[in-house]
Amino acid sequence: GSTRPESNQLVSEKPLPPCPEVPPALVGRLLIEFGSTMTMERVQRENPDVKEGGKYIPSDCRAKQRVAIIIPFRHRDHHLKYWLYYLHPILRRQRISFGIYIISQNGEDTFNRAKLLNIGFLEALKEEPYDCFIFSDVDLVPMDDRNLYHCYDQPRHFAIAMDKFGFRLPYAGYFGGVSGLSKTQFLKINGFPNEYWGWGGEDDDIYNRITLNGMKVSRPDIRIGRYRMIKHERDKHNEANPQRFTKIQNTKMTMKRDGINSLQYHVINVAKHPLYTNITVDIGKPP
Ligand code: UDH
Repeated sequence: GSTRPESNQLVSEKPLPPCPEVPPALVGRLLIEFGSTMTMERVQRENPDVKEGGKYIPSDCRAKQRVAIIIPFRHRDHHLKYWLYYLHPILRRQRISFGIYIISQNGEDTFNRAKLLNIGFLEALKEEPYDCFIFSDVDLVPMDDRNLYHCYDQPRHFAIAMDKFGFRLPYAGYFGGVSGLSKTQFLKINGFPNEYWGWGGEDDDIYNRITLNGMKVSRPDIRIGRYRMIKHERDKHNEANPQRFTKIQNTKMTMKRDGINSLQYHVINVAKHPLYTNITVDIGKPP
């Protein structure tokens, strides 16, 4: 074949301009549906420019932040295909420089979402010097690409208007679904709690950590922060945690000792897939 360099290699010898504040390729409101069956082959075919492990850097501008997207995961392959199908093109149009990390809880003990997110923070930083961490459930897809997946002056709540809540915030202190903190913001709150096993409460604890440390949650416009959730039944081994109501009363005391400073786990496997990195971890079980 030809030894001539590709034209974008020639262009990239010049330093790239910074990416614009408002990415010009955005389209606004999106049609999101989960009807047809999705295959990973199709998603890969439609996203050829993603680097191994699910990394992407805009080719025509220099992004200000490096964003790690962290997804807590177990037995949701069907959701992951849709998430990748919709999110890769959106993030590309947003001119985000990113890596995607699926943090898979090994075994069948009680699920622990927040602990998996803490692990994602540390494991992503072992690979790249990320500035920003976006924590997303695997079943949430934004309906508007103006909801920009980067970090803000204050911790960000992205998923403020989900279809399942009638496109409204369910309560003023809601911080669930999709959220984003800069490295500094995350460390200021000692990361997330490790001691919420099963469903519920961990997002409220994170909200408490943010406000108790003098920060304020930032949110997009309600018309832009819309999300579709892929419908599903309650998972096995993620039953509602009855301790959650008392635990969220005690964040002020517990946040100092329970967080990124007390995190314990074992990595079982790291696998680089074309569109994401999967990290399987042993996180133990509730006491
Ligand atoms: N997750 C998994 N596997 C599990 C449990 C949770 O991957 O077994 C992850 C996944 O990213 C999910 C997130 O954790 O999106 C949050 O968990 P969730 O989906 O259980 O929480 P959600 O509030 O659903 O979305 C609660 C149960 C709803 C039951 C509705 C029955 N009609």
